[in-house]
Amino acid sequence: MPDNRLTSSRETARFADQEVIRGEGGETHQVAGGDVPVLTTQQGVPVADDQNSLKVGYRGPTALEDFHFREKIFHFDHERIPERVVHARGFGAHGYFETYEPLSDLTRADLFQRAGEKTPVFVRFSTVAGNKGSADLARDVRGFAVKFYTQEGNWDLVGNNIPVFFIQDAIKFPDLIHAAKQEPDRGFPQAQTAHDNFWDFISLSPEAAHMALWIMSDRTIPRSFRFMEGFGVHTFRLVNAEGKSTFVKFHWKPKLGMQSVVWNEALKINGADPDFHRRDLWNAIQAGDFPEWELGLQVFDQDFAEKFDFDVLDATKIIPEEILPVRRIGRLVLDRCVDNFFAETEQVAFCTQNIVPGIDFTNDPLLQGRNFSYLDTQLKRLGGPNFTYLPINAPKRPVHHFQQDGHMAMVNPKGRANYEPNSWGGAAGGPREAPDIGFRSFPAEEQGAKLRIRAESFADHYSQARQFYLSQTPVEQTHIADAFTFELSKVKTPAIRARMVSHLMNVDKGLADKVATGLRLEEMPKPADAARPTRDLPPSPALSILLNGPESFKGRKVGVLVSDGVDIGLVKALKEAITAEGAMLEFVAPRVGGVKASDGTFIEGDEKINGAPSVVYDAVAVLLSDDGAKLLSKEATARDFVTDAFAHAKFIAYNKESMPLLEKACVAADMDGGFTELKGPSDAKNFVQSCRKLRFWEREPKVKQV
Ligand code: HDD
Repeated sequence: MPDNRLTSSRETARFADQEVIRGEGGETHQVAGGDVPVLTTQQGVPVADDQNSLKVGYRGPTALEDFHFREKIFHFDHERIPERVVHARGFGAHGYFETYEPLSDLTRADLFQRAGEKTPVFVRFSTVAGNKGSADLARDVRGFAVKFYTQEGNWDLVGNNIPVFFIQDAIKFPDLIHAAKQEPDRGFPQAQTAHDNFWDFISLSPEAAHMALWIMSDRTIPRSFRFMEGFGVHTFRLVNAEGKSTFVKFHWKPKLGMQSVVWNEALKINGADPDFHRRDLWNAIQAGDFPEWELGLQVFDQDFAEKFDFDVLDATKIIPEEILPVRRIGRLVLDRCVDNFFAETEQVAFCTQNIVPGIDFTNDPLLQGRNFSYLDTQLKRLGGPNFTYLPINAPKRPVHHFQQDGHMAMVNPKGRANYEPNSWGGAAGGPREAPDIGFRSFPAEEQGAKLRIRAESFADHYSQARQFYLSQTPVEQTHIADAFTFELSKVKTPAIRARMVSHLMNVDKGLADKVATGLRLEEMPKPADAARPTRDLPPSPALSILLNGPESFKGRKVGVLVSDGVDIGLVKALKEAITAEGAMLEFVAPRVGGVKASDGTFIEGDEKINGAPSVVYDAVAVLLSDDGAKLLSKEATARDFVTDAFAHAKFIAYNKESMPLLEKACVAADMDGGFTELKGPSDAKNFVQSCRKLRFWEREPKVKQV
């Protein structure tokens, strides 16, 4: 007999005066786990039977009269909304932004006026090209969109984890995205830029050269959202109470330092855990290990803008931090996961046009185009103009205006006045504008002929691409060359491969040579025609990931492969050392239940060996008994665990009983400084200390011969 046959008790006799909040209040009835609400239809009618549709007779047809059945199926049929045309796959979390010091000299924006002020935020990270169900570790730019619910309205800083963009003018955005996504005739590849259309477009768009270097760097395969930078990309304006404008570029700096995975690892993570990034953020927040970023500003005036080598309105250029330091002015903390993915992460509507008094736009033609696109796309995606009333989008301050009606109007203004001016007087006349506190656009002087042109000042496409490349460590430079080689190897048209190499000739001859050799080009192409010759700019160490890594192993994760009979002393010492560092540990066991250690202690497994390859860990430890090593050296997934950790330059801890597995995994003869034998507690500490470097990069050239 189903629960719904239980007698229900009325919590209150009448609900007429109650505010209706879906999922709250109403009658309850008792089931095994406690009191649960009575199931109702959308109309609030209590449901007696949710197991069977209404039929005529015992085996007869379903009756059209069954309003409960029809309502349930109707609603289910309409559960999906269009996924975002770009950045479809995302993951969001709530938190706050805390201002370090008042910035009233620069801006009147309310959130920057008081030290210690906390402003609620919602952040959504995303990949760009893949569909909603694609894998997290696609080689792709990551979106980093922040909605600040300030006391003077919502400010959306809709950025990426890369400070430049592919194109200079928004009119090329549909072409860029068409080229990047699945090819239209065949519907693949999914979430990959490694195909002809993408590189055809890029190689025909010299302005994309700088971004091409960034996307082929490890920036596009971050280890975690928690370990990546974010950027507002464009030059914006800050405007103070006196109306003075200062240019600004926004930066997010991760407190845990930067870190990426290696490409072969990314490919495997996508199979092992397509949700790798979202799971990482979810787990960190649920564990109370709240990720943090600092907001940094690069501020400059008109004079700097005029003297700077490049046009500050060109979104394919950066201002190196060494020329204009980043001033850290507050911190972003993500401390709460969503209650419901659809209601929050899916329905959140970021719009670059959402700015607040004290912040303003510049003429960057990419930004100007974005200001149209986002509002427009939300209308299509969310189905009507009232999406601002959805709780995730609603400002956390009162809203008063004369806009009304439309699909799903939830709170139309009360009273007679729905226009202005009106003569209804006083409060009955409705809201009025406030010249003293309201938003005013910065009165920048503009004049000139209407022209469809690209400014001359946007014409140098290669100098900063070269600067980026030369700012990388040799390991990172190799990764860039390998990434170009990989992606272009998937391009079937040799002419496109060669054309791309012709651009690299303008960036760096050595890089072009490496890629041409990797592709086995028959002959080296001539350098691409360049509107401006490439200049040598001083390297900017701030652009390297490896030079800006963390100082500790905090927030990282070690996978510990254990077997029955494992030395409990070593396990305890390792756990202690890892926890003391603020890192995490997971036990990987032959069977998920766990293993019985040397002293009979039962160690619960977090994962079974074939479900947790070493690619999902930052470092690994292999702690086995003699019998365990015998067993696991015959297990292919255990051998892969070690072989991959070795190939991906990870730090590896082991005890001597594990040697048979290391031998079978073909690493025993090549043990290097990245290995630590655990004999006692002090070795565990040494191992964790060595892990602070994250990878033993010296090994990498030895494991890559092609
Ligand atoms: Fe965009 C979404 C970031 C250029 C048009 N964009 C979107 C999101 C991010 C960015 C993070 C996802 C927001 C979310 O999580 O919901 N986009 C950027 C950055 C750009 C950029 C940093 C260059 C500096 N975008 C850009 C251009 C256009 C768009 C030039 C169009 C002219 N972007 C959109 C969009 C999207 C979007 C079509 C799709 C879904 C959405 O807006 O909400 O309007």
